[in-house]
Amino acid sequence: MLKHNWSKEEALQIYQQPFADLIFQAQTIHRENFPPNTVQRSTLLSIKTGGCPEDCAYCPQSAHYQTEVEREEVLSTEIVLAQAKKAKNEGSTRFCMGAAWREIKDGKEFDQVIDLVSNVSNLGMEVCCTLGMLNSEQAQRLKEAGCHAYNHNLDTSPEYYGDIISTRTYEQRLQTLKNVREAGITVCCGGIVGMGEGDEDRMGLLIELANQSPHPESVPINMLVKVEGTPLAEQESEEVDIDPIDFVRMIATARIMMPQSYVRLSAGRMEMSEEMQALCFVAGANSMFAGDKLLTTPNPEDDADRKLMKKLGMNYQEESATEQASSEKSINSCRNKKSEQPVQANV
Ligand code: SAM
Ligand code: DTB
Ligand code: SF4
Repeated sequence: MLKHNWSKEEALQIYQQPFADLIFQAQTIHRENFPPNTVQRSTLLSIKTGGCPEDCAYCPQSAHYQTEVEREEVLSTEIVLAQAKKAKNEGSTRFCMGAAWREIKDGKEFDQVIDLVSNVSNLGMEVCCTLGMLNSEQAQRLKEAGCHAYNHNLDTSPEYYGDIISTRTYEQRLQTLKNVREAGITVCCGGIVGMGEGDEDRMGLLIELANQSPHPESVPINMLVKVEGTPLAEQESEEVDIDPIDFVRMIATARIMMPQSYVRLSAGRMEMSEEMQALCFVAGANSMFAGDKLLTTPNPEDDADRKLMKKLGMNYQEESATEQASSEKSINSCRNKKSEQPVQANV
């Protein structure tokens, strides 16, 4: 049964239990809801880069900090479609387009994005957008163009949030998520760890996510990528870095609290060993960003990921939710090769 009234104490109890018990609980819940050896592959593309007016202390695209990111205007349909087709050929079922905006502004640029969304959606991929804050009408337009999911992260607990961002409130983020939900777009919402937050903040974030009804269909868990020039890259490592075991605990706790959501291994994989990533999959992560670039920072090469998948006997999910919904046959083909469990929750 899905639960939406988690307390921080309940979350902490799960997170802090003996590691083997935690992994067993998470893996059990994972198997009840998803095929255990299948990972959804998503590809990211920054369609408008840099120069963002927000001051998110982790972000290389903020205009408040001097980083090596070069500003770029909205990419052409031709370039975006070529990247989307490449991603599809490599096995991605989801394509996520990100823009370094505080909010969507109606006008030429948004019209361009709407065009991109419908073109990528016509390739049969799940389209996800992350474009900053939006209002109800803008959400509706995205939905009509074929946008399947909208990524808007809460990033951390309400208590720690003020240490990271001052130009947008937690409330405004929740309002955007509400607008997305009401337009019938699925919600992709998660956060970042390794920013100097404590266990209480990590659980504060998870209860904010898990107490939403319905749960966000996907939950990206990012490990901070330290980019030179951003305030969070200046902090002393020993004080802020998350211990790898604690990162796995975070994934497992997210899986337990949101059993039917895709838990996505997101930024930070360049710093993760194969063993750490394997533990994340055992803990219930069942989606990841693949391809050698995230938005502006590096990500593992496709080849390395394929080798890891092979070593672990894991497969990429073969079809997008859009395709799965459109044919009975696809439900069977999405069954894991080694398990008879069908996919029970699609995003
Ligand atoms: N500008 C839009 C917004 O913030 O709503 C969308 C793009 S923004 C880059 C998407 C998410 O990427 C952020 O909410 C944050 O969680 C994540 N992110 C950005 N920089 C990161 C970093 N250096 N390390 C880890 N995650 C990061
Ligand atoms: C999310 O939670 N992580 C992705 C996606 N949603 C948009 C972005 C990660 C960005 C990492 C830093 C960069 O590459 O610029
Ligand atoms: Fe702008 Fe998004 Fe980066 Fe914040 S995370 S500075 S809103 S691009």
